[in-house]
Formats: sequence, C-alpha cells, structure tokens
Amino acid sequence: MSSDEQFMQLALAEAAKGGSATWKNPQVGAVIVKDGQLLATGYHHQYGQAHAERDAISKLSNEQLAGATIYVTLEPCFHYGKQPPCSQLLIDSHFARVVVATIDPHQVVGGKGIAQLKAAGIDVEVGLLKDQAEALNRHYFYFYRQQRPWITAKQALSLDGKVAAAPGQATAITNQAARRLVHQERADYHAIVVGAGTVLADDPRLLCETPQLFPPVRVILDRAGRLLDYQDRFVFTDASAPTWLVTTNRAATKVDWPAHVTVKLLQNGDWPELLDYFKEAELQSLYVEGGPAVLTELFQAVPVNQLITYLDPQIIGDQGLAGAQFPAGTAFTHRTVTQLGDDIRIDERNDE
Ligand code: AOF
Ligand code: ZN
Repeated sequence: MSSDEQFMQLALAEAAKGGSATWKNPQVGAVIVKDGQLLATGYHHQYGQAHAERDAISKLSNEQLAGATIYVTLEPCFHYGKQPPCSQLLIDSHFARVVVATIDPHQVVGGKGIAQLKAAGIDVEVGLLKDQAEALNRHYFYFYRQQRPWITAKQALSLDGKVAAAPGQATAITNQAARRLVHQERADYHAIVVGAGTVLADDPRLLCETPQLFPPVRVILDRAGRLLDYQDRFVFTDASAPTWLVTTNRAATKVDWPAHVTVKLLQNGDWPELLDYFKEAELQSLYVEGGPAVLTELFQAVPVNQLITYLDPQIIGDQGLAGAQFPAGTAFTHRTVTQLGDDIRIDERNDE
C-alpha cells in the first residue's frame, strides 16, 4: 500500500467515527501530512457542526499548515451551508496538495470545490479509495445521484413464509439476536416505514437499540385513516422520535396531535407519490418493515435496492398470515447470509 493510500485509509477510519450523528450530511474524514509526517486528523462529528477539514485544521498552526498535504474522503465543500466553505479554508491555509477520495454528488458542490482549489494553483488529486469512500455514505451518494431515497425492505418470516400466527395477531417470529440486529440497523436509515396494519396488530415502538441524536422518522402509511381511532398507539404517544402519519384522509389534519406527530396529506398515497414526498423531505434512505400488504405494493410499484430477510425455522401453518408477494422477475444481484443462533439473515442488494 502506498503512503497516500495509508493516509486516505486513516481518513476513512476517521470519517466513520461520525456514524449516524452526521444524519443528512455525509461522514467525512481528513488527515493532514507534511514531509511524510502525520500532523493531525479530523472528522465531521455531527450534523450542523464543523466539517472534517476544519476539525483537523483547527489543531494546527499556520506554519504547520503552509505547504502541507490534506487527505479528505469527500470533495471539500464550496457553498455556505450551516458551515462556511472548506475549499476557501484550504486555500487560506496554504495547502500545497489536496487528495480527495471522491466528488460530492450534492448539487451545491458537485465538482466546484475541486475547481476552485485547482484555480488557486493547488495540486489536487481525485479518486483515491473512491469505492470505499462511497460505500461509507452509500445512501447519501444514491440519494443525490438518483434523486430518490435508497429503499431497503425488511421481512421476518417463518420457515413456511408466514409473518404472523394469524392475520392481526402480534407474533414474535425471530429470535432475540435477530430482533436486536433489526433495532441496530434501523439507525442507518432516515426513516422506518410501516403500514397501519402493523401499528394496529403489533403496536410497535419503531425505535433504535440505542437513543439516537437524529432518530429515524417513524413513517406510518395509513391511506384510509384507520388509525384515527387509535391515537393511543405507542408511535403517537411516545415523543422520542418523530412520527409522520401519511394519509389521504382529510380528517387526520383536524386531529390535535402531539408535537412529534406530523400529518402528510397525499392525493392517492401510491409509492411514486410517496417517493416524491420523501425526496422533498430529504429522507435519503428508507427501512420498510411492512407488513405484507405494504411490501407487496412496494415491490410492484418501484425498484427496491435492498431486501433483508430474517428467517426462523419454526412452521406456523396455513392459518398464518403469509408474507409479501413478489412480482415475477424480482431479482437481486448480490447476497450475504449470516447465521444468528437458529435464525438466518439474508441481505440481498441491487447495486447501481
Ligand atoms: C465537507 N466536509 O466534513 C462534510 C461536507 O450545512 P453544512 O454547511 O454542514 O453543509 C453540508 C453539506 O456539506 C453536505 O450536504 C455535503 O455536501 C457537504 N459535507 N463537506 O467539505 C465535510 N460533511
Ligand atoms: Zn466543508
């Protein structure tokens, strides 16, 4: 591995420290090197706070910075957002060389940061460990390139393909290790999506394993407004995460909901309309947990990027509620299988 690669690898490790606290912003890391010596590291700690470059630069003096090289896992920003532009900061710090893993797909940056650095006479290289840098922010890159959220569908099935002992009956299908992993992976998404049927049958919490600074929004698809008579459900009474009630029933807007509940009135509530709404709300990623009616409609309507299936060896029998139906031709290109005690997790993806 070249020393450039080693320093970029270190910048990637720094970036990952930001984790889900960076929320709608990407996870970004920076490493400053001069004469082959590592001088400082930094990362974007939290949405709204200093960018990675500023975090690293703040640890050094002007003399140390002059003529140094900075490795950044994402193109330095060019725009005034919640933070001032990093491209100008790099110029003002008199860096001799800037090594960037990948271009920022966000429209307000999109190559302009690089162009400004080059115009200032700085030696700029782009593309080192690009794939790793993009994998770290998979949902962010997908959202800004494709202009729609990354969609992961999740299902928990018995060996005979059932999701509950009977329609409307809350049933624990998978073991504790599997449920725990679900609670952990929710934190990687901007929204958890379920249908009204799931809220009626299971009264789920839809929270993450550990409290999040920016918890995923609990999106409840309730086209008909069936939940208006069930305002005592956990997602409506517990304010530890936002809840969005998505419906076509005007009566929902007349209800005096608690502050964490937002009603979104749609025309017909189909998936193309939902995706437009999610895009506008800048939800970069969705974890769609069902139940079967929601997943069946999802798979028929729009491309799904990832399908996570938890499978438990129990047999429920023919009185059970069947899982989602998939249209002919549904296929995924990559898969990973993990064993969790007596359960199995199958992660399938369509990488674009
Ligand atoms: C960087 N370094 O560490 C990050 C960047 O609202 P702001 O000012 O925080 O800007 C957010 C945008 O900045 C975000 O959408 C992305 O384009 C870029 N993120 N850029 O130079 C960083 N986190
Ligand atoms: Zn920046």
